[in-house]
Amino acid sequence: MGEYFPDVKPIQYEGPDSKNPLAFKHYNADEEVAGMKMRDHLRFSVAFWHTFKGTGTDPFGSATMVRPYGDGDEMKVAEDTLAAAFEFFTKLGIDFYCFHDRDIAPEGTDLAETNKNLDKIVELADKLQADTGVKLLWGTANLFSHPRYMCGASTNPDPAVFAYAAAQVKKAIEVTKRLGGTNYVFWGGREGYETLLNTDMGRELDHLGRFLNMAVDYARQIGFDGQFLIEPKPKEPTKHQYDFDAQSCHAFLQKYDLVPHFKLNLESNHGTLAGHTFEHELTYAAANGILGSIDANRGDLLLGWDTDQFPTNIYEATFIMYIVLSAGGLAPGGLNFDAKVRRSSFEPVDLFHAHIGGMDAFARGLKIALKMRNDGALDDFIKQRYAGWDSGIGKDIEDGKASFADCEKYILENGEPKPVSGRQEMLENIVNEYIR
Ligand code: XUL
Ligand code: CO
Repeated sequence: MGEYFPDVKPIQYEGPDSKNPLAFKHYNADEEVAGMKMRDHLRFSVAFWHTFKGTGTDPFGSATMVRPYGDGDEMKVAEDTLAAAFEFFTKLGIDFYCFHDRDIAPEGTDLAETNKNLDKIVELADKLQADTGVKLLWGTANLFSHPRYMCGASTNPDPAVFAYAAAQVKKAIEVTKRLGGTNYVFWGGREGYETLLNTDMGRELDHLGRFLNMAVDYARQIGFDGQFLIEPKPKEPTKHQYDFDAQSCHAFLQKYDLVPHFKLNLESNHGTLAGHTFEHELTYAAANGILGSIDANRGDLLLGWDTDQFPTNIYEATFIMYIVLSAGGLAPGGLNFDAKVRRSSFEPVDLFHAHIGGMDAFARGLKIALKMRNDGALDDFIKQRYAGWDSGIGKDIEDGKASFADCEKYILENGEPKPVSGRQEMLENIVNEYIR
């Protein structure tokens, strides 16, 4: 195993005046802000699949990215790729990574051989984690690439496919536990439908609920105490994904008694595909105590698909961090860059530029959000707007002490409610003053 990124030195913090593209201008990992190091507020993670397995293919063209860790048999490629990944993590100074089982090790001819391949690579990952201090934010199973999953995994009409997926997740939870992963993610993959003409939706949802309950049972049985996460996405690859958005996932979790075991891993681009802002998704989850972790990326609002671009929008990063801080922070979740460099950014150094940009954007977002919160720039206004609920008829309604008849009496005595401005434009102007 040699050096895979020989031209890149460890990325340093050089401050906002630096013109060095391979330096942080805002992310200063060990700087304390609001009593905590920036690295602990932000808990950045690299997504193994995009960063190390992405090749730049699209439906119209073949791979553009030739990496220095792609030669030899499949197991050698897997070992070299993992070594390159840890060199990358260390040079970038990032604390966490995430993977799917099939990102890090190839499938064998049967499940037994596949598991053996995975064990071998996991042993190496364990060693590299110990050597570098880089930790696993979450593990997951790829239940969508193999043709057996073309009609779904746990929602497949064939119980044998359900069983295969269960066996795969069993192993993936074991591996996540072994590597000290603090979360385990379920993204729906192909859990959805293409047409209702061939779909028993009620039965498929019951099977998905059963599957997740079986996963919880197994995790408790082996002593995995990490956080389970569901990652909502409304469409793609299927026409309709059952984990459509935060609110529909919440209803699903409630129906199948999963709320005590699950939170959400929210992804920016998935939120916008569902027709929401990402702030909406985060706010819904935070308001219901199910904000778990974030897949940080960005879509292109002019396109209707999951472009998974690196997040660079300071305004968005600010609101994400504002909601995260209000919710009490991200841990044990993190900010995972589920993002890929563009097809034409094919050189290894582009992977560094991409992550540096994302990390700097969130570092700025963190600092701006902290200032906005400290000044009470929005909070005070919102508190005041709802102050009527803290006493009188408002409090009685909230406390369940007022009836419709009490409301009628109140209006007859007090007359027409006095209109109050929502001051949207004033608030938008205030926010702009913070984002400089
Ligand atoms: C797919 C997606 C996944 C999950 C993990 O859109 O976001 O990569 O994050 O399976
Ligand atoms: Co994701």
